[in-house]
Amino acid sequence: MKYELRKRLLASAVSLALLGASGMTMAAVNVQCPGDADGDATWNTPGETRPSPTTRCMHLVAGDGFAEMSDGHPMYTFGFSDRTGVPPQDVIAEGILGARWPGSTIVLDQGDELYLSLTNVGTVMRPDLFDPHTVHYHGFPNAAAVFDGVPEVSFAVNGGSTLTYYYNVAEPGTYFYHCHVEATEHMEMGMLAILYVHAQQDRTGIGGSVANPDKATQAPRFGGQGPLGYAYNDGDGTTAYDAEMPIQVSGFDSKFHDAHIQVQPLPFSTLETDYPQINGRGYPDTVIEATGGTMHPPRDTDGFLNGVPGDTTPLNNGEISQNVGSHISVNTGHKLLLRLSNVSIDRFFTLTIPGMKMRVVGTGAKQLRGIDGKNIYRDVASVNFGGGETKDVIVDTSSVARGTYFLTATEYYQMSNKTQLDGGLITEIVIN
Ligand SMILES: [Cu+2]
Repeated sequence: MKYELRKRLLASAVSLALLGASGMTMAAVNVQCPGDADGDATWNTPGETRPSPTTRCMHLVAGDGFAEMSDGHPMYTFGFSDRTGVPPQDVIAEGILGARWPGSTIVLDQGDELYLSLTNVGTVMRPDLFDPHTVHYHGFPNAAAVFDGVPEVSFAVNGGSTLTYYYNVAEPGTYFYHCHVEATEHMEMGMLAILYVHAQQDRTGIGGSVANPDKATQAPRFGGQGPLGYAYNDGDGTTAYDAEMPIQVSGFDSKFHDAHIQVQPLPFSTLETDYPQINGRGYPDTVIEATGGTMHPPRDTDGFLNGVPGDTTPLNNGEISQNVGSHISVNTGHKLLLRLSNVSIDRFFTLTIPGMKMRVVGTGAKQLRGIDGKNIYRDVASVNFGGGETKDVIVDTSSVARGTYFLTATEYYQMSNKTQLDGGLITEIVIN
């Protein structure tokens, strides 16, 4: 109740401040999306027209919120949440205390034009802060510094305002996006998210073109009979896959997050991950949907915030903040593409799948191919990578026995979340 009340009070305070500042009735939420007349970043109102099938619009909100670790500890976060489709006059009230961990996933097709609007709704639990935010497409070829989200060479989005970024989505691969303002703090706090781009070859098939696709190798979602997709425009089908799963590894330092909500100095110099996670969850939350459960909104079950152990009152206005499970289920013989990204700000991670080989076909959103045009994929038993790196890994299950396997970190302390029995960097792959 305390948070609900506070949220409403602050929402009205922010709205009033914006009204006073702008003198307009619609505050300063200002989505730019071609063909969208009512500012909700969609074309679902009569009279609105999407300019082209490759035009994409999305409305992200940056703000604060909570996540709940697998041992019940609430973690104060900053984060991005997708509010596409929300009328502009409701965006601030809905976006406040609505941070997602990780931020809402962006999946694009090569050739898309993306209009990505970012609205900053402020950090309600830290009303003493006035932090701007940005979107930085890590690893993405970006011709315009103005849309690169690096505040030193561009600009950032202040509280109560919106900026629309424009991206010509030219290169396929696995990326991620994050806020680049006070990057160590904002990234540690959770302003990180999954982003990947499907290859043009999904649309054209091998050797075909957009106008004249090769139906036999074109992806089914474009009407073809080929595999689910290709990691890259390989021209030879060697990066074909039948299933894909983004795996974003990260970690929280609970001392940092706890100091933040308590308005204490932040321990930058001793920053150390004690809650390693996959897609913002520790095991067994990583597979909770597969075991018949559902992820719940964050709660204060350990009484950290209010001194009442066992309090299950939902935080984040009752919304689920950790929306990205990582349980994987594939049919035997199928090829699984794992889109790995490491967004930790202090950790290398080594991932392995005992009993399975991993083939690295891409790194840093580039296919592994030599200057002579030959593929230089690597068959490995584990993948070690640092913060800011991505790897595309194909797992061929054709010689693997049916059963449940683990995708896990190799270091034991990374397989737990602080205490031995909870969490850590583990998820499951079921071969049917
Ligand atoms: Cu930020």
